[in-house]
Amino acid sequence: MASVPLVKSLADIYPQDALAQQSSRWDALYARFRAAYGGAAPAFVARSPGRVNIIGEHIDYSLYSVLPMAITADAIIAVSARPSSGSTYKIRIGNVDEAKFASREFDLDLDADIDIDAKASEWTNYFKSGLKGALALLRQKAKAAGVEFRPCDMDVTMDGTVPVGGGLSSSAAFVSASALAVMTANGQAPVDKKELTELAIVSERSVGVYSGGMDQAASVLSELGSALFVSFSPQLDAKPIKFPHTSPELGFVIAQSFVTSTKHDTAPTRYNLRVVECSLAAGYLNAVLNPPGTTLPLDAGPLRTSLRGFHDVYAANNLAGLDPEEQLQRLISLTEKTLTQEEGYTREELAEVLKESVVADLTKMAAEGDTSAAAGINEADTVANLESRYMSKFTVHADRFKIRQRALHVFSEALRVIRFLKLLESADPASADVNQKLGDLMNATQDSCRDLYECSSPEIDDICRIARGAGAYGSRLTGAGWGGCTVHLVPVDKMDGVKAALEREYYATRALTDEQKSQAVVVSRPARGSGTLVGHAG
Ligand code: NG1
Ligand code: MG
Repeated sequence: MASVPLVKSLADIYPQDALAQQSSRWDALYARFRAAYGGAAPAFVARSPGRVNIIGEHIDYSLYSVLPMAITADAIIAVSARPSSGSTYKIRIGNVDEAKFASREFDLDLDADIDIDAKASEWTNYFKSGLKGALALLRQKAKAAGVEFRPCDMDVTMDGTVPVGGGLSSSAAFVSASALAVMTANGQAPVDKKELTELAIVSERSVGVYSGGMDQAASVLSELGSALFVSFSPQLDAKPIKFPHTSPELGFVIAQSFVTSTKHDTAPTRYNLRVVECSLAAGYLNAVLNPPGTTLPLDAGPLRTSLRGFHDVYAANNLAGLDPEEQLQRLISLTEKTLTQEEGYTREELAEVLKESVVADLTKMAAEGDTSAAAGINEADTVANLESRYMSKFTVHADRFKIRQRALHVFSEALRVIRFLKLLESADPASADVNQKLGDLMNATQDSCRDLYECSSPEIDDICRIARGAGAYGSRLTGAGWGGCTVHLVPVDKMDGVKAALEREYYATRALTDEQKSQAVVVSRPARGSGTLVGHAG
């Protein structure tokens, strides 16, 4: 993968019809920067966009491929840097929306790790997590090269247009742009795209969410005019995918539900719990289906959490050699036969089946230097062992773990992504039913998210029903869910109709501000990934 591009003008980033508005927004960023930091213009601006996921929901952290695309809304961070002195380096950070996001100053110890209070809802945490990750990488590189590294002082002003908590990944846009800003400020430009993506993925976990890598990959690696097929296994890879010119021509509509689900507060019962449930499902399948004592890799590079992944189940199950569609179909039937409890599994029930593998895993983790794993082994207490193996990195709250439903969602969703991609790659523009087939897959995703993964919401279900009724081929939630945003595959001649129906039947029934009304529905075009811009005139 190449390096993050140096972008010369706003016209290289934004569509023509958005230029005037973007240009005044960038002027405002520059004006705010000058006002905050003594009048000089910033040295550069790091930019990274939000994303919409077309298909492949809640499977990135199980390392299955996904198909998102970058959107025009983005995070932009104006920066100037100077060498630091003494025993600290200083970061001053502000936001164009000062009323909502108060300015801060951090005086940080040169060698100390950056402290991020994941429990606090603090906007600068996202910058700090990019900073933490970027500095860790820079230190590691300096060490390998045998040179000294000293972080620089930075003055930073940021502006974001990706709605917060809205499913379009404002967080990944902010973290990726922050990491890019820190790398660039510390003399690392040009920044390698793959390095930046992996760094942003790992960084974002320091705000307390066990996230996969889809958002950061889409934000950094997307190319103008294309969606992005992202794979995580055996390593991070991405390929741009153009949509075929079918008849009628297709477009994507993004519609907000205005139900915000901030991951920060809900992670223990929603997002992180799902990550843990998937790992438990994989561990359970592995324990039952693979011969005892099968040794499996615990970790596959930076994208992998240290939890058990579904790919481990393949290893000794004669699945490894099959083609991916067949693998997934086999996994679906194995899951149906093996994980029979619809009502979910208690910790005791899981511990009983998993006890040997849990002790083996903890022993192996301890041998690899994980001190908390070593402390967690207690031969007599299988539930405590299970908890320290699967639930100690992030807090989760649950009495029962619905591992059957979660696994069935993951495998069927991974299968839908493969089928969607095949349709796109083989689509005969003259064949009228390609559009509906693509839409059917998106609709099946929505059903699976609602029924098996339980990450939809009544509002999202309503929006999907209304949009389909007005002519969308496919409608579903996008992003983590539980509110947030929806995405719709719509023939261009029905776009206005879909928009009008949503306004009439959904938005008119809610108390919304004028700003919300104006942002409720947007037609999304595949936008450009991260870039650094020098010399905007504003
Ligand atoms: P959102 O909530 O839209 O940022 C999250 C995860 C993704 C992915 C999706 C569900 C983060 C940063 N992102 O997206 O990795 O798992 O949910 O497909 O947590
Ligand atoms: Mg996010």
